Amino acid sequence: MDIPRAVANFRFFATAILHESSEAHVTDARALNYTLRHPMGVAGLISPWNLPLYLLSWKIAPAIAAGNTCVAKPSELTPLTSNRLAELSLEAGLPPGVMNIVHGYGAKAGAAICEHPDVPLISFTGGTVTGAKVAAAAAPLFKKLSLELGGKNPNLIFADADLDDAIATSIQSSFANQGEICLCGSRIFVERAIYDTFVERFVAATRKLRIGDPSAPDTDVGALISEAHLQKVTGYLDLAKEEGGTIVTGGNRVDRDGFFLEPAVITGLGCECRVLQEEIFGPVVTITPFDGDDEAIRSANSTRYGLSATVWTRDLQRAHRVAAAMHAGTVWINCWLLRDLRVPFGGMKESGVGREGGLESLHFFTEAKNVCVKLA
Ligand code: TXE
Repeated sequence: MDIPRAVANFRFFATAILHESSEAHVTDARALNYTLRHPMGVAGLISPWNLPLYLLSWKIAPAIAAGNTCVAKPSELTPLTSNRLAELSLEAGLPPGVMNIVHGYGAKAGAAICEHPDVPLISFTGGTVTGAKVAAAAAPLFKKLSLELGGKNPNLIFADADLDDAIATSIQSSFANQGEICLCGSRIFVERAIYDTFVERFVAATRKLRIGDPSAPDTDVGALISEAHLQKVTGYLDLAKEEGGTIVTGGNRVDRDGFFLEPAVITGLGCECRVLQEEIFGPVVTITPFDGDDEAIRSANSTRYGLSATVWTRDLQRAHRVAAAMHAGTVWINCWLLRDLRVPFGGMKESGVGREGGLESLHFFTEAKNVCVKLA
């Protein structure tokens, strides 16, 4: 996922800039108003460890396509792919100084980018707590800001869903990249009429997942990023039991070198529990029953996050009605992670501010100026 999507990002924005258009309006036959867009200068780009190259290229590509240079800081946990990108960019003929990769800890190198007066805009992807620090550092300098933060995304399964497809895709949306994708559907809500059947079939499919070497093509679940992150995730499994939940399958550390955890399914917890409120960012999902559309919507919207949501139903009216009611920047209906780079991408509430993706990114990385010329 990481490298192919990085290639796709560069190719997309290299052509998107060729189709960028501006606007002009004739005002009461008296004046012509037109919009000029200028690059902003040095773009400050800060990215996380979970899809290190993909998420960094998603910022670098539109930033330089729009005419900026950039200072990009990958996570200290995943420095190598961005370093390789920098080497390849010089081979590709990018002039030195256009793409600058800096390495370091967030509180030092990251903070320095956010605080520098000659960096007029910051595009950040990472955790909500850190996003608040980035915003606080940027605010006094009135920097333009895009924050892609955490998520606690609902996955609604209605009784009329195509259950085979819903289960197969929900296994992906639950455990892809060991659940270390901000768009993972970590809270599964199932209409009561099919709840027992869904749990039984989903748990059986979870137990079939192959845990192993991340570089082996037949591996489904690899290692988590670090010991510290593994401890964070297992801490939530302990909390689930304290809150009265049942770990139906998984949750044990795998006996092999590295930070491997069996994908876990938790039942028996209500929306108000911390396990259903806080981002775990690991191979852990909860499954909770609901009765009727209104309860499904209330449950889905019951967290401080609003990044994405997935809805499984064959009822067309319900699909559009529920999608419109979701507190989410992206809603997938009968699919997951089907992406079109032309549409705006981002979250609401504590999942962030700003929209990246497609023309939204080209507009984010430019400053708009209106010019009004008197005609008569
Ligand atoms: O992210 P951080 P981490 C969530 C997930 C995860 C949590 C923390 O829940 O457990 O965030 O993950 C830099 N000023 N997501 O620690 O701390 C840091 O060096 C400027 C969801 O990876 O947010 C890194 O490059 N920069 C998210 C980047 O910020 C600072 C994906 C992200 O680090 C900084 C990743 C500071 N004060 C984690 N402190 C998603 N939405 O995809 C740190 N950084």
